[in-house]
Amino acid sequence: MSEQKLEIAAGNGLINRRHLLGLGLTGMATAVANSALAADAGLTLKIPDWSRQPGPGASGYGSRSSFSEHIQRASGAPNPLYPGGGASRSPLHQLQGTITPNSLHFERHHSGIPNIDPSQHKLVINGLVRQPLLFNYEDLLKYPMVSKIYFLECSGNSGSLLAANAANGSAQSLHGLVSCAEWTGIPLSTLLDEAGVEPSAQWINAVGADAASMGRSIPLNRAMDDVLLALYQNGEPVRPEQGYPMRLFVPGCEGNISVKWLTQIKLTEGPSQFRDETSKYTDTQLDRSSLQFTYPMGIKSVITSPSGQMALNRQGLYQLTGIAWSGRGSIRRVEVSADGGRSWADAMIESHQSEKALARFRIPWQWSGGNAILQSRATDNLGNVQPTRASLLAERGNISTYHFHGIQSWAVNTAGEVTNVYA
Ligand SMILES: Nc1nc2c(c(=O)[nH]1)N[C@H]1C(S)=C(S)[C@@H](COP(=O)(O)O)O[C@H]1N2
Ligand SMILES: [Mo]
Repeated sequence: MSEQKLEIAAGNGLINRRHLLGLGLTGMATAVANSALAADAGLTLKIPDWSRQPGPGASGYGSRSSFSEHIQRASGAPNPLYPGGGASRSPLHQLQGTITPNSLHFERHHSGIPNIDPSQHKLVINGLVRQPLLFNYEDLLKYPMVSKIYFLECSGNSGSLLAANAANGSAQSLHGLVSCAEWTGIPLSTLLDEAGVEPSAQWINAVGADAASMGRSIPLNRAMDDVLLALYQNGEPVRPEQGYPMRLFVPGCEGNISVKWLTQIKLTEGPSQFRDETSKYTDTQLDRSSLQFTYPMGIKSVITSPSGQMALNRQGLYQLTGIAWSGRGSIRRVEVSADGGRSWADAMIESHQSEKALARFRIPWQWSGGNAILQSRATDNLGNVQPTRASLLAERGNISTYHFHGIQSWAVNTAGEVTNVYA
C-alpha cells in the first residue's frame, strides 16, 4: 500500500490511528526494507552460533537478556548529608505496554531501604479503635486479597518543567517518577473493620519502619475506599525497594502517602501533621497560601517515543507512542499534535482502560524532515483534560513544584534531534 493512501488526521504528518492496524505497519516495514533489510531480502540467512548448540538449562530465578542490560533505572548521585535519600527513575522511553517490571519500578527513599526480616516485622493498628490489633506477616498472608493494576507517581514527578528554562532531559529524567504494577493485598477496610473504628476517628496515620519513620495522615473515608495493604507486586512479594514486606497503597494519589515498610496505623480525630505533610508535599499558591493534603495526581500523559534526547535517523513513518494516566479515573482519550498544539488527532488507546492505571497510546506519524513539536493531551472519564504548561503556571505559579501535570512538548529539528521545549 503506498503512503499516499494514508489518511491525514492532523497537521505536520499525523496519520489516522486506524492505519496502525495493518496499513501503517506496511508503510513502516517498507521504510525499513528499503534500507537495512534489503541485503537479507534473498533470505540467505546464516545459521547463527546460538542455533548450533544447546544453551544453559532452566534456572531458579530468571534474568533478562544480556543484550537488554542497558535498560536501567537512573538515580542521582548519592548525597552524604542525606544517607539513603533520593530517587531513581523508570526508563519510560525504553519500556512498552503499561506494566513496569519490578526491577525498573521507580524508587523514592527518605532513609534508604531497610532490610526487614518478615518474621520479625509487626503491623499494629491502634488509636481510636475498639480492639487494637497486632499482625505478623504470616497471619496477613491468610487474609483474602484482591489484585488491581495501579500507577504510582511521586508528586515531584515532572517538577523540573516549572523551571524558567527547559531542561535538556529525556522522558526518563523528566517524567520517570511514575510506574505501574499489579498490586495484590488486603483491602485496608477489612483490617480497620476488624479493629473496629470508633465513631470519633476521622483520620488514619500510617508510619513506616525505615530509619526515616516516614509517616502520613489520610482521611478515614479515603482509607476505607480502595486503599490496600499491598503484599505482592506483579505477582511476587513486594520488592524491598517498594516496601517489603508490606506497604500502604493509596491508588491515584501522590506516591508519598503510600507508606512503605508499613508498621503502624493509628486512628485519630485529626491529622498528625507529619514532616512530609507540613514542610514537604504541600502546594504553595500564588497568594502564598499553601494547600495541604492534595492527594490525587492530575490527568497527565507523555510521549515516550520519540522523546527527549532521541534522534530520528530517517524520514518516513514512525509509531508515536506514550503513556497516560489520571489519579481520579480512567483514560478516555489521548490526542496528539505534531504542530505544537495547533491541530490534534486522536491516538489509539491500546490497553485495557482501568481506573488509576497507565494507558498506552499510539498513532502513526510521518516525519518529512521538517521541524515539529510533538505534544499529547489526555482526557479522563470524568472529563478532566490535561492542561497546558502555560495555563498551569498562570493558575498556580511555580512556588510549588509538586503535582505538575501540564502538556509536555518535544521539539524535533531538521536533523531529527528531539529536545524538551516550552511551546
Ligand atoms: N516509609 C517510607 N515510605 C515511603 C517513602 C519513604 O521514604 N519511606 N517514600 C515515599 C515517596 S516520596 C514515594 S514517591 C513513594 C515511592 O514508592 P516506590 O519507591 O515504591 O516507587 O513511597 C513513599 N513511601
Ligand atoms: Mo514522592
